[in-house]
Amino acid sequence: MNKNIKKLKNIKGIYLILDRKLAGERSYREIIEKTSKHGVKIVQLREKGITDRQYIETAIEIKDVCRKNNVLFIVNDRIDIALASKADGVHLGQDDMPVEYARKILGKNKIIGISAGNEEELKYALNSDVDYISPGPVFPTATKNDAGKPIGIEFVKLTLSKTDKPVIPIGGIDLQNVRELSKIGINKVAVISAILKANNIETETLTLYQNLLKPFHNR
Ligand code: TZP
Ligand code: MG
Repeated sequence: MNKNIKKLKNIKGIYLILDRKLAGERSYREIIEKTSKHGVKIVQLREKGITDRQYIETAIEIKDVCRKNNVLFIVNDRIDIALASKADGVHLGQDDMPVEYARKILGKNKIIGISAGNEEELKYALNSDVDYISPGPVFPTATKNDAGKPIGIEFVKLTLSKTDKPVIPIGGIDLQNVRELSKIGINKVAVISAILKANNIETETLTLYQNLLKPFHNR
């Protein structure tokens, strides 16, 4: 097992995806500083509709904030921006650069994660040199317009049954339904709105984290 997979396997907690619209008045820095104290272990920068220059500047700043707060830093889609900002890795969708090429450019030290929204995509993910797989959207979500049909818990179970790599479900995960995921052995979840829509992002993060990792007493 490679060192990135081992590193991710040891991480239990929240993978927070930043979203400019949902961040509202709060700066990314504030969000990372506050949530990393309460269970956010990985942060993804996911920008749409800003210039490359702004994207790079933001990435460099956020990488620094992540490093200082002991959080892994992942860039969505953009391999060039991940490299320029010295991010820990990239997250790729199935319409982004194929993993084989991304791996050639990034080398073995960077983390590559991939989404899987149906069985065909899962097959591709399973046969690719990725460090984690994100099945989703697990539940209905209003955050991503083209997220596709919810795949449900069964698909997450299927993913778990087919790989030893880290599985980080995404899509519509909230403080309540996260228990369904923790029940099947999930210890990392990717979220946007569950945290960013909250009035108090610190208590919301902590509750999500506790609900994710709380043991089941009646098994
Ligand atoms: N990919 C699949 S669902 C999704 C992404 C980026 C959106 C997740 O956002 P939320 O608010 O946690 O449902
Ligand atoms: Mg993408």
